[in-house]
Amino acid sequence: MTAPDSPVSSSMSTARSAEVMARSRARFPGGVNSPVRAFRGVGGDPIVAARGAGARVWDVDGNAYYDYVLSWGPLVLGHAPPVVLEAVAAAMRDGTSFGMPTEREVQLADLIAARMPHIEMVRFTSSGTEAAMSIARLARAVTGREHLLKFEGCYHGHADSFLVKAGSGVATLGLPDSPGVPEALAKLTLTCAYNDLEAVERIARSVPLAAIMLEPVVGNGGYIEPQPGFIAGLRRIADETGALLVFDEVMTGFRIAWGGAAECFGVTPDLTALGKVIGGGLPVAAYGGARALMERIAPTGPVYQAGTLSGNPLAMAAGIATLGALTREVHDGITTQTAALVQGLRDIAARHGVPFTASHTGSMWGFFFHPGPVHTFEDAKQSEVPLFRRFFHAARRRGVSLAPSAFEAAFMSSAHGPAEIADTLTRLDDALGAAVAERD
Ligand code: HOZ
Repeated sequence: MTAPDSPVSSSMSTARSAEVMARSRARFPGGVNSPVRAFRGVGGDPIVAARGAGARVWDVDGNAYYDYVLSWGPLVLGHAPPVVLEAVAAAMRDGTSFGMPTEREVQLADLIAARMPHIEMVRFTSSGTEAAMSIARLARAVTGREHLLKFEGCYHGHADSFLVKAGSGVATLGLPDSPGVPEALAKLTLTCAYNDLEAVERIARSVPLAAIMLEPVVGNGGYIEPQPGFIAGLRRIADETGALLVFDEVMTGFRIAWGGAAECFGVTPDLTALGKVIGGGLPVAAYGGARALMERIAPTGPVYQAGTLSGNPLAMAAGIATLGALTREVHDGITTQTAALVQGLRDIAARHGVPFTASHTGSMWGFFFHPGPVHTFEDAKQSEVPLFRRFFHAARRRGVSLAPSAFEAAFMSSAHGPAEIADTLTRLDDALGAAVAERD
């Protein structure tokens, strides 16, 4: 077994992974159940996961990796944290699903509202796509307007209204806007560059917008931070033009700050989409906001949205345990570790003389092989993607799992302590050396 604490290896066995992927390709498009897992952005076969514990994930060949993908964000406490496992096991003994209200739903909603007080009412869904899709419907119903404004490289799930200049797998695969989305609907989704407040102002003053929707820190076009004043500017423009301001916090929620983007940037959205961390690794997402808006949802209002497994008790238990364990102190500890990793990466890149920019907000982080600054998805696309691919594979061979795309953010967990960070940096130093040597 190649464990992170064993010597660096460049010849790991992947025979069993290859065999599972061969079977998967016969059953699933591209061998996967979500495109971002297919490694199309970097080439080669995906890591086929067998198990995880703390900061590490093991593949079916027994190779271990320090994991900075963390199931694409949810695992803020690391893999298989006992507090979550025990909560889920206890909930499971009482039954796996009821299709009836349960107390756990209220408990999780209370935990969310305690951290994000603008979320007075919540509706749980099973995926971020459902949450974003429902927000679009609600915003259109509330404002009586049809157009949405989103930002190039931002990803709000795969509902028809949002597959326009979308980030994540769409950007990684370089796909044009998806076939199958009716043109009539796609036309209602306007886009402009992230951080371009002038463009937002121009659009919002010429087209009545139902909503301006954004990732408060972009994670799906690579990691891109909002420029000072950008989010406050969006709030002002939304207020002046009658649009709702929507934060898609599926990625950022309970990662960029204990209280999310509102706490981080001092700007309150009208509606918020949540996911990932609130489910602690089980399928949960949510949308919420002020009571007056949320009561427009059925059954108190006419805007219909529903789900058999929404508020599933096992998923609620995982979310309650995760948010319960994610105290301010724990959050701040993860942030400190993230800062150490990011600074270590900057130092490594400087030593190797490669163009590099890296940053983090809380426990969400990312880097580009680009001298920076990266303010837009267009900037991100100018990064040295071939070097990223080499670095990704060199890191993988050395037991570090990074997102398999130059256009995805990375994450950190409370299980990544100083020893894991230091060991990761040693491995990444070696990996970057190898990637640069291959490049030259
Ligand atoms: N939103 C995540 C990537 N940016 C992962 C979800 C997916 O599988 O697409």
